[in-house]
Amino acid sequence: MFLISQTSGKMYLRRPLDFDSMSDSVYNVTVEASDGELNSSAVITITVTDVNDNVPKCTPTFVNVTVDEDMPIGTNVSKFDICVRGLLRLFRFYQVDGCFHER
Ligand SMILES: [Ca+2]
Ligand SMILES: [Ca+2]
Repeated sequence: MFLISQTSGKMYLRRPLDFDSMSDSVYNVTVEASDGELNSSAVITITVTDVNDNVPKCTPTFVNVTVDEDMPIGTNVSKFDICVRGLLRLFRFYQVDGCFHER
């Protein structure tokens, strides 16, 4: 996952990170230095944080609804889900009288 340059000591990513598919977001990397005679070590804790990198998905993508004209205001006309992968948020909206409301 990580690479440390032997000459500069800088740590680099070896491949792209994907928080959403990781089983653990914390890495402990042990770094050892030696002059051939004496040794020293340090532990570096790296925490990968989640960012909003996934497009929200609406399910279903198309809904055809028939509504009687005499339905009272507040009647639940249609409902769909918007799922934001990774951030574990689920929004539910319904539309009444041309306005969207969150559930
Ligand atoms: Ca991701
Ligand atoms: Ca993410």
